[in-house]
Amino acid sequence: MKAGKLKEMRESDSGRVANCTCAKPCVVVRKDEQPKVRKEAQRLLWKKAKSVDQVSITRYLENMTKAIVRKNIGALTLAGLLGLVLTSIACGDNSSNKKDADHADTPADTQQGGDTGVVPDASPPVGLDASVDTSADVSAAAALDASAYAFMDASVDASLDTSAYASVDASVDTSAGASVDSLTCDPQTSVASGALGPSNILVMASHPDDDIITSAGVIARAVRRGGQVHVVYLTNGDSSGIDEGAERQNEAVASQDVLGVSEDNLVFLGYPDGYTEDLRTTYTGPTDVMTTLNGVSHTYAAHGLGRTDYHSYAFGSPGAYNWPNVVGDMANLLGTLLPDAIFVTSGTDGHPDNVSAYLSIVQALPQVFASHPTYKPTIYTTFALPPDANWPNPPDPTQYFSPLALVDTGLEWSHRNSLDVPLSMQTTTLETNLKYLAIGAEVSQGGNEATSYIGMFLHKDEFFWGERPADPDNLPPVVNAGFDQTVSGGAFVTLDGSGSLDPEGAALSYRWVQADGPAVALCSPTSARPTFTAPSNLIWPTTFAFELQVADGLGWSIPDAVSVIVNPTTPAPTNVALNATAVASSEDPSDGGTAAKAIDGVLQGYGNGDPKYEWSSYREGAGAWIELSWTTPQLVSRIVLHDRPNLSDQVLSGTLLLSDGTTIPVGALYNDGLGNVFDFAPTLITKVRFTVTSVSESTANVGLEEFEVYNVPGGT
Ligand SMILES: [Ca+2]
Ligand SMILES: [Ca+2]
Ligand SMILES: [Ca+2]
Repeated sequence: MKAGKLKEMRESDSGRVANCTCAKPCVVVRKDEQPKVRKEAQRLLWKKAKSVDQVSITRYLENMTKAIVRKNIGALTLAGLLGLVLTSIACGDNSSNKKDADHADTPADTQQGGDTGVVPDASPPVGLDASVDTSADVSAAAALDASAYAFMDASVDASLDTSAYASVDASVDTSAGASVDSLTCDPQTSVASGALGPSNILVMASHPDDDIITSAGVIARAVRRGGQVHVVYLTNGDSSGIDEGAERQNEAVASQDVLGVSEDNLVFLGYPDGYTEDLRTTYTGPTDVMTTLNGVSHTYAAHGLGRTDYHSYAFGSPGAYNWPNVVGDMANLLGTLLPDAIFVTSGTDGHPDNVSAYLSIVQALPQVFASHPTYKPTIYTTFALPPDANWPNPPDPTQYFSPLALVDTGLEWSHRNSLDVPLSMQTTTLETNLKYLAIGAEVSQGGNEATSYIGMFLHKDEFFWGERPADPDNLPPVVNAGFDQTVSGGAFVTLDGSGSLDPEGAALSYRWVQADGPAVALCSPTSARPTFTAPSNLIWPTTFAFELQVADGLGWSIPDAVSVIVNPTTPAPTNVALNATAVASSEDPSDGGTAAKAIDGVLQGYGNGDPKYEWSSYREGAGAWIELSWTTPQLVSRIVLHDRPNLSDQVLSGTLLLSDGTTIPVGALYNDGLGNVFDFAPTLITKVRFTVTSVSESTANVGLEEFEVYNVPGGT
């Protein structure tokens, strides 16, 4: 029967090229190929299903962008509030507290009196989502009003102090609780340290883009903690032709580059998109060979590890299209990499290729276990095409995915690990949102046009169910680091990991580390509810992020993350540039683009509103400069530069020179004038000069929409 099938394919191959005159690959369908035509029709239907509700998504993203990106000081403040991670990374000031190579971080270290009784349900109560969302909105709304945000603590705290937090009152700032608990904490012996694992992860995608939409946050966090990350693509995404397969390999490289994963860590298996179900059901013999409508019968790729398909890389020649080769490739790869955690679509996913991705792993692992008996990976499964027509929700990086219908999957929504994506993927400023940018690199699939199915995967979390193929009767614990909080400087803060659970009811161990923000002393970092005191000397709203892992005695979970935004208790910094005098190397008289327009407090210019509100040099590029001066010294700590909002003129690099001699390098400014933030230690100045050192090729008159300089409140 297999031989007959093979013969059939060969015959159809020869028939396929007859009378073919079109430029694109075309097909003459023979009668004996009709089952394959049905498959093709199913694939096309599925592609169509991927483009649901495009209008509403487009409108949503447009509105979100319009509301946030510009127009007033609020854009800056919100960008500052939500973009703190980016700023901090740029300043290189936030990682030193996180890792301590000497710290032995073993499960035994953390076997202390945590919660051992009934574990609360990990699923967020329905009502709780609303309260948390409200607090987020309050933060954002308050931030939009620059004068209000420093005094918004009361309203923000009130919004957080709902019934959801009633059981953990201390988390929302009570001075009474603070004094008692602070005394019992010995920060010297309880400061969290040591990077969380897993240190070696593998993400398997059936097509380029499934890795990004399901696991971009997991990947970015692993990259950040210095872990080893490999991404494996079962197919090249070539269902519409090998040209598309080539394009999608390029896109995979580009999107993983956004996340910091090198091309050498991408592995293209090169099996055929849309045919893997045929491989595992029909081409099951080691000598079987399937030929696709593309006319291809073996693995191929031009990117990733070795810049070729994995079979060629590992065995010296391509692998024929059959299922034993798929499983053999995966066994060889897994045996080489031995990843601690494997992320892949569920065996109950709605797309047959996604099911194949899962099956290739579980069928390969017995071979790996045979040669590596101590190897005990955890598999985390998720959905790229779930069996739920009303899913996913419209994109929103501040909202968790809503519950998914899980009929016939054997999975429970409350047993998923809901993993917060990094803060850099939660920002509503899409130009800087790392997941939005990574999805955007998948151009052929809709990308950041945000009109596609894949655009809807922009959410606050990613979710996975754990399983242990080496210990199938003992599921991994489900981690839950609790909900984000917004507090005032000086507040006593309690993190809450008590929503974590073990499916078998095992007692949990906990370990927390700080992942972002200025270092704080975290008390009891191996308990369900560690605490810290929010710094009271902050100038700007500052985000402190923490990660939690839990263990059930057999192993640690993947980390979940939680954020605490701390608002300063001092008055808001003000833009003292408004009181400065501005001079520039030249001024374009045509639209009144004088230097003074860079400090008029109006974010408008050519290409966005009225051109008379921006500074434009007169036909200058590199070498142009603008200088602000004050008659009395100003204590300042932040500068924000807005490029001219038109997309022709753009600063690519420059230097800020403060009057005390400090220089601050400036990279490319956001071309549309979004505003780039530069933070530095409080400095007393009477002048600051910005000199442009390079510009884009299309620049005719470099300039600035606005040049903002923020003081330190109370400073003199
Ligand atoms: Ca367990
Ligand atoms: Ca202006
Ligand atoms: Ca520009």
